[in-house]
Amino acid sequence: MNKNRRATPLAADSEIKAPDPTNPSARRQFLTRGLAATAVAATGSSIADVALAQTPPDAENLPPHVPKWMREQGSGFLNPAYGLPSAFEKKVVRKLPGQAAAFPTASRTPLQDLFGTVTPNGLFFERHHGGVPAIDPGQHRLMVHGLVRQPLVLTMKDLMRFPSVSRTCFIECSGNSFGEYKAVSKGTVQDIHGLLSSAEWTGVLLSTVLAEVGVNPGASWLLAEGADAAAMSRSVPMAKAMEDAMLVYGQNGEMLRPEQGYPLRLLLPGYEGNMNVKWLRRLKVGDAPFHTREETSKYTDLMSDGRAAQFTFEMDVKSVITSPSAGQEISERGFHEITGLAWSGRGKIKRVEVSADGGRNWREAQLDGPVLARALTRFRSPWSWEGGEHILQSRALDESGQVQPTRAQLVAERGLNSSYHYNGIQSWNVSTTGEVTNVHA
Ligand SMILES: Nc1nc2c(c(=O)[nH]1)N[C@H]1C(S)=C(S)[C@@H](COP(=O)(O)O)O[C@H]1N2
Ligand SMILES: [Mo]
Repeated sequence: MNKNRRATPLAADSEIKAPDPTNPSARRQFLTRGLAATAVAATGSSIADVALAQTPPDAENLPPHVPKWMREQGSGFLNPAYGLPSAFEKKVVRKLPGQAAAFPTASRTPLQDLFGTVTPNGLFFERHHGGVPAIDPGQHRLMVHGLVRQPLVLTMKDLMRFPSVSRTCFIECSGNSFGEYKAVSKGTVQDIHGLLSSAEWTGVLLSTVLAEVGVNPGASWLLAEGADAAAMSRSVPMAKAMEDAMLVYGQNGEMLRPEQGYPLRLLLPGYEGNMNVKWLRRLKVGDAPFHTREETSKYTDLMSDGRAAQFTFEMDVKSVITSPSAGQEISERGFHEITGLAWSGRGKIKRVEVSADGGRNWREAQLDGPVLARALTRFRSPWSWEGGEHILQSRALDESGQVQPTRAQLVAERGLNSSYHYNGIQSWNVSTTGEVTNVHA
């Protein structure tokens, strides 16, 4: 399968009607509808207000009055041992699949409710094949063996004595968005694309540990095995192990969450989620791939001619608009920021373009820096909605030259047998009433 899709020429700036943010008089226009915006807070229906509006405001708390929370002493320390989000943010949660399975296997990140590129640890998506093991780090061991000079059994203490590194990168399940191959998925951006999260990971480079055990000449693959009931096992090419693979114990500044592999996880930046083995207990060095269950019966890509591509490691370039997105409603005419996330397993995002007319015209979006390789990149584009029907799309280009394909291009190339590695352009339809829904354009 050709993973380097032909680069379609990227159009120059286009026709999306938007205030020019460099023009100071235009900038003031964001707020000229300020009074209307205040009214919206009362009905709670605009995009920004969806999460915020809880109860109709009490006039006594609005200007020019002094609100009641200023007229009394605040509470003591709310959660001094470990802080929690505001009680008004209860709707921002991970979500299990609609049909609750007897044993649910995945929860999804609320991409529509998050800012910037950080996924708070409690909202990181989860995918477990055998449940979450309860591992006492004092009893956890990592065995490194096979084609090595000195096999070792390492404790967590041993691992934490090695020189450490921190690196920000995303993890995406290769089954993310898979429903889009075959049908128009219902639900929100969380339901459709929420098997995607990001963290700053801390640990030791795998190359450091491999140098310690001494890899024999001819060694070209590693087997990584998890300590869960699924004994999740995958083969990893030695080149990736030496390039940037990490054994991580830290996630956004604290120890890994149990769901993310506490106390030790293999991190393969940019590779499909499944290969990032959680609860890592064993690394075996070999001279050929191990052909485990997860890389033969699962996580292969069945093509239209009936053959299956094996070892599809890197996640392809992809982007999605998180606001406005399905399930949201635009209630106010005028300025709205179109914003979303772009990422690629092959390196940095180079460019993101946004269309408000189903892909006829494209306009370059602004990227929030620093743009990091194999990490989420936030894009933004100013837009003005005047009550018309629109199809909003984003498409990303990465530094390897790969361009995000349309769904039609992706299906033409791969057929409909595949369910992994879906990276087609997402289309959100905005109706004349401001309702946003998923469509295939
Ligand atoms: N040991 C083990 N590692 C595992 C899994 C598992 O079930 N067991 N699931 C894999 C899959 S399919 C994905 S997508 C990612 C999910 O990582 P997360 O749960 O931290 O989001 O972990 C991978 N690593
Ligand atoms: Mo996955």
